[in-house]
Amino acid sequence: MPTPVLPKDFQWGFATASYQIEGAPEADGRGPSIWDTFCKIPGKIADGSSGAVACDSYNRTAEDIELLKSTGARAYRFSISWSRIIPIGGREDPINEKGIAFYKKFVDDLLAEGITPFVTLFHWDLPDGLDKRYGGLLNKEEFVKDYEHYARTLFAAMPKVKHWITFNEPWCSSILGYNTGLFAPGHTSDRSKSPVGDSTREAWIVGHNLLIAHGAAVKIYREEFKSKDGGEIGITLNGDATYPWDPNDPLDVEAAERKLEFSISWFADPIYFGRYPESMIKQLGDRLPTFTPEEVALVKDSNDFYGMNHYTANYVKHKTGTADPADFVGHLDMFFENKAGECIGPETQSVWLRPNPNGFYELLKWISKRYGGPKIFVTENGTSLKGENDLPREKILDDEFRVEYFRGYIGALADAVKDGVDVRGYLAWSLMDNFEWAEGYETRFGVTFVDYEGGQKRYPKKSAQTIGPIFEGFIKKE
Ligand code: PNW
Repeated sequence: MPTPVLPKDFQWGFATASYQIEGAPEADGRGPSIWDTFCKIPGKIADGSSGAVACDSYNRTAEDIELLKSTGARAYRFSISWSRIIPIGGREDPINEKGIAFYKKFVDDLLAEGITPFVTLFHWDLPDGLDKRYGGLLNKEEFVKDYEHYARTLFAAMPKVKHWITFNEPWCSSILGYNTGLFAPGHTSDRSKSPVGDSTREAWIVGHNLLIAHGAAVKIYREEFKSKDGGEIGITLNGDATYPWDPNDPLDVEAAERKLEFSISWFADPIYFGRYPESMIKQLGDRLPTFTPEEVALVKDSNDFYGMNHYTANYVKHKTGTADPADFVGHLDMFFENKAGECIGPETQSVWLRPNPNGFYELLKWISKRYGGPKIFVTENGTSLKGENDLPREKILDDEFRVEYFRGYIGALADAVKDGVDVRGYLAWSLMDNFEWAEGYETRFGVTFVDYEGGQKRYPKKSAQTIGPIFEGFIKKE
């Protein structure tokens, strides 16, 4: 019998993102996003696909809500497609009332079923118009003002939303979008992959601009909306757990910590302390932007809660010599095996993901300690399965591996709460199989199978029915 340690009003449920599920890229006046554009470049998406149809969720909101109800979910995290709200994206461009009406109705429909919406303003699908007009996320002056306008428009339109997330995983937008070029808009120094980009500089500029835009939107929410609407706002950061490759080598111990700083503290230190981590300043020098006093005032203390996305763990070994100028991990190597030959976890369909629930426990403790015990919402956690897409449907529905993943990770969460970490909610990734970015549709993360060949029909997997009972065992009855 699990000990009930989670608060009575613990918000558990599922997460998705607009470009990954909605489809309908031209419906009701939506404009193109950088992902529509990126998917058209041959070779960028593993199966040559795009989000043009995806799960067709734009046309199936009622079905998706039924699906959520069937799992017993208390909460649902989804994101808003900026180019449905403002098709070209800018503060002087026309607003699309149909786009606003769509999300307003969706929120009303969720609330009518007692499901709490967690709304992400930006999950990577920047209006393409802004990228073309002024370089999108690279342009601090313009981007911050346009994001402020977009955010204010939504705060004003949707007062019933009480949990706002400014940005999903700014690390991914910065590093994968402007260093490796794996994600839209695909900038990188590698000229065989992109005609534009500087992997030694752009990602750090983009990260900085996203922090300023986050701070600016939070200021607007707090000054103009919070007192009347009573909601809260924060940012969602990704971060994998780390262990030293050789726990007896102090340089590996240090490198494991540095890896956390390069992924998590890059954003969380400015938000909680008003400055970048020393380890990053030391390695990146003047390639890391500096905060003006006005920017510090915007960014510091700008989280009402900490949104945590978490999937996996790595063993970390220090490197010697000087760091490659395009390095973004902190001058170290990552492994799935440590010096003693122990494996961190079983393979999945995602090359970067191996389940290791203890890493989740350790990282929850680390975040809580470093940032003074913030209120945490786990805004994503989940797994793909090696070879899942190649199985017949009835086998896919019996996803015991995913059930075990959730059992392990939710158990680790409960342990962390027992040990003092303040976790208030958990949104599993994902409600359904969807467009897995550069991996296309071959990698499935859903607790629901989506039949892409059969009219996007949804079939709940075993895991859809097991998360609820696991949580209900851990949640206090009063
Ligand atoms: C998250 N990596 O992204 C995103 O927020 C989701 O949209 C996505 O579908 C989910 O995780 C599963 O991948 C990540 O390569 C994508 O390390 C890639 C990485 C990490 C997070």
